[in-house]
Amino acid sequence: MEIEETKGTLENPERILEQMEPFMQLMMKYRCALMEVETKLNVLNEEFAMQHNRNPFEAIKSRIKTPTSIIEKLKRKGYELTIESIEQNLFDIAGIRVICSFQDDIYSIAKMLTSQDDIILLQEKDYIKNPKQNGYRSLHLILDIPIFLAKEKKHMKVEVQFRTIAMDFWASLEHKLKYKKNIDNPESVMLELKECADVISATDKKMQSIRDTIEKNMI
Ligand code: 0O2
Repeated sequence: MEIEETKGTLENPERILEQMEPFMQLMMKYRCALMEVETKLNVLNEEFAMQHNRNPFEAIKSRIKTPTSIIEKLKRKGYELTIESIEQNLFDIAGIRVICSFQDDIYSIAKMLTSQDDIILLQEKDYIKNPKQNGYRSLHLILDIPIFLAKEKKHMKVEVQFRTIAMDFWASLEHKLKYKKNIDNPESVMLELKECADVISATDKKMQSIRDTIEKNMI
């Protein structure tokens, strides 16, 4: 099914509705997949909190990519503008960001999640062990998860990004600064952002080691 960027929308409303239906269906399925993964994360959070006396997550945020950014991404990557192409080529339509307290919680929870027998880990990008050149750190997983509808079982892809509060603070500000135009000296700004990312990462490690010391000395 070809996605048309329809002009003169009021002249052919039936055509628009015809095209919208399969797209809306697909988005509904991505929303269901998000719910499945969120529930799994909440269950792990409950159990972890009980065992360790603290929550491993600071926050969980989820979003479905907007139609505009779906079309932009398909075009940018040279993919067909079809419903099938969205499913085959874009893995981040459904996205969840898990903000953790400490770096080692990221790996513990990611392992618990990907070990579940209905989840298939399709792709892993570890930007914590291998930070991007600009200093960006996060663990990105692409998961395949089944959803159960009235008449079908469907496998969906969900992107899960894990980061600490500190990494999230950096990524959020860097994202805002990226869109500032007409910067005088972009190289020096890049360098400073990278320095901030490195300081933040060192602080993350230090906080984790303080936590370890406290836990070791607890009676
Ligand atoms: P949004 O709205 O956050 O989803 P691609 O997705 O194809 O462009 P790739 O290699 O498939 O690239 O994706 P990758 O490297 O796994 O990262 C994609 C997402 O990670 C981005 O989504 C951001 O959310 C985040 N990200 C990656 N690099 C950076 C970075 O340098 N700075 C910040 N702040 N975030 C980053 P989108 O598509 O940008 O949008």
